[in-house]
Amino acid sequence: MNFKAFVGANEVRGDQYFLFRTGYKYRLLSLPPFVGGGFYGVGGAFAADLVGDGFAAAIIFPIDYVGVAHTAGPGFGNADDNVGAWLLQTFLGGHGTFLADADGDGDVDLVAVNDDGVWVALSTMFNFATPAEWYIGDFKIYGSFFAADMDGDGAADLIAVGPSTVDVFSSTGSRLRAPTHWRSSTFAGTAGTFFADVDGDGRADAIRVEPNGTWVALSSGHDLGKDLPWLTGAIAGETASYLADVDGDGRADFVAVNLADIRVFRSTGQTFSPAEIWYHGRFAGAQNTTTAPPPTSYCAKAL
Ligand SMILES: [Ca+2]
Ligand SMILES: [Ca+2]
Ligand SMILES: [Ca+2]
Ligand SMILES: [Ca+2]
Repeated sequence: MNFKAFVGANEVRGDQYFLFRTGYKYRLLSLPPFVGGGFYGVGGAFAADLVGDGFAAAIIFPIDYVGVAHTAGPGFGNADDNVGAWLLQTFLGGHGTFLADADGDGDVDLVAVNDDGVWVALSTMFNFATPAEWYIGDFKIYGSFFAADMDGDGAADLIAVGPSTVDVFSSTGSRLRAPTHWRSSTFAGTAGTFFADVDGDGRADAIRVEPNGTWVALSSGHDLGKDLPWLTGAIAGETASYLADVDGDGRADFVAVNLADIRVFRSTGQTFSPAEIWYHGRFAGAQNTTTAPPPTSYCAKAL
C-alpha cells in the first residue's frame, strides 16, 4: 500500500469530527475539525486512502449505505462539499468489516466476513463497486478475523484465528484461495492480537500482547515462525492499542492510547523500543478511534 506515513485518530466530540495526524514528525499535531455535523454510522467512522493519493478519506458505515468524505489533500473537508455515498447498500459483516486493499492496486477496498462467505466491494476511485462474493465457506468455526497482506504480494489476505489453527485465505486479486494453516495452534494474546508488518519485509506478522510482555511470530510468506519476545513488560493501552507505522520507516509500531496520553513503542525490526509520549491528553472518540491507514483488526460489525 502506498500510504504516506502518518497516524490519525478520529474523534467525535459532540457533533464535530477531529483528526490528529503526524506528517513525518514525532508528535501528534492537532488540526481543525474536518467535517461539520455528525459523521459516523452504526458501524463507526474510519480513515483510509481510497484513491491511492496518500491522503486518507473518512469512511462511515451507517445501516444502509457507506459514506465517504474525501478531499485531494489533508483533512476531510466540509461535509456539504465533500461527503458522498460510495455504496448504496448496507456493508457490514457479521464477523467483521475491514478496510483493506483486497486486489492490491493501491487503494483500500471493503471486505465483509459473514457466517457463510466473504464479500468484497472494490474501490473504483469514486465509489465502491457492487459487492462480489470472494469466498464461500464456513466462517463460524473461527474466533477472530484480520485482513493484512501476509504473503507480501500487495493484496490483503484474510486471517482467521480458530481454536487450534491460524488459517490464511490468500487473495488472488479477484477472490480468496482456500485456507492454509499458517500455524497448527491458535494465536491469541490475552491483552491483544494483531497482524501487521513489524519487521518491514512487506509481509504482515503476528503480534501477541500479554499483560507482562509482547511476542511476535514473523511471517515467512507461507507460515508463522516461532514466538519471539519483542518487549518485556506491559504495553497495552488503557483505552485501545493499534499497530501502525507512525514514523514511516516501513515497520509497524505499537500505539497505546491511554486515558491521559498516547504512547508509541517504535519497532526496530527486532524489538519494540521503550515508550515515547507522542500526545499528552485524552484522545478517544465517543463512537470509535482509529488510525490511518486503518488497523487490521476488525473495523465494524453488523448489529
Ligand atoms: Ca484496491
Ligand atoms: Ca497477499
Ligand atoms: Ca514482516
Ligand atoms: Ca515504524
